[in-house]
Amino acid sequence: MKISLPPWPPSISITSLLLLLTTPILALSPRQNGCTNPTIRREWSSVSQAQRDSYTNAVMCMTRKPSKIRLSTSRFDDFTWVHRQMFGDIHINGPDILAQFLPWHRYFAHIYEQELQACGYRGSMLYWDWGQSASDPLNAAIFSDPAGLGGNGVSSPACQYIPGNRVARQCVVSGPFAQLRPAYYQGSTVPHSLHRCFNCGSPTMFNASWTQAVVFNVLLQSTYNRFSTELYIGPHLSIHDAIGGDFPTTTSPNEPLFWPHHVQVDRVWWIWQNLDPANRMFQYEGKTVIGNSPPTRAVLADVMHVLGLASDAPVSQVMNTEGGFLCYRYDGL
Ligand SMILES: [Cu+2]
Repeated sequence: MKISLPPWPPSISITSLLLLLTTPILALSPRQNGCTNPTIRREWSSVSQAQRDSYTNAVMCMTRKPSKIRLSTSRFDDFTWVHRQMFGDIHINGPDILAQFLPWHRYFAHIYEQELQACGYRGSMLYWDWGQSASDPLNAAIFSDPAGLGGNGVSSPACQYIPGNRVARQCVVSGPFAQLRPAYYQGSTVPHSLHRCFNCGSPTMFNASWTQAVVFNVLLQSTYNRFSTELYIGPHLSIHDAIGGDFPTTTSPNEPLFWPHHVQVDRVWWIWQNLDPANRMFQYEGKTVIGNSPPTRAVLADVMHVLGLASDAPVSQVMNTEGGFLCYRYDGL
């Protein structure tokens, strides 16, 4: 099913465009491999407070579980450690987006969802639709104390800082993660408070890098390479930088916002795929390694390494969220 998108900026409203885009997505049913009842991933602010509490409690539960990969730190820290170890294979270097950025993080979130559920969480992963709160991000539900993941960091005697580190000295002292003490920071083992420093980086929370218009421009890209690059360097990277503290680092899974953020990245990919599934569901290309020349070309048989968190798996297994070993979809645009 192929949709012709109008050029941006069109004279029609975003709402009209959303309707245009939503209809064919809902009509799709690319189900296979026994995925007859996919779970539905919803937006953070659209679920009940009980579900949000269950989610944040499950995150803290993981901090009390032993490592699954023979580290001396917690199950929570396993994800940070693996992300740090794999960093160079799953991100970008200079202008080169690495092909595994999208599928690897999709698989990573799938594994995390299972760990949350093992800690009593009954829902599926939640996403933070940045575009909805782009005009007033500081008041987004996801940054509120009782309803979200806590707000900005502050300078406080309650902070456990990172000795000698230049990271902005602000930590989260209220909300569900006031007691969170991630074990790793970049290459060091250094238990510390969750650091956040809104607007301390560049770009800031208010540079409009993740408005709906920006997301639509990302969706207009016609190849996997262009699409994933625009998504990576645009809203994805801007938000890591704007939140500051632990988030713009190789150890970014220290920041619980990592998951709703990356699940939204995954959702934008899912929308892009489903706008033209015949051409895009398994469209995969790009470099597999930084800096090699001529570049190694990525193929669907390339293996995603997760270092013991789960089985390593070929990229082909996660291209379709309702096939391979995944079985979920999103609640729409
Ligand atoms: Cu990452």
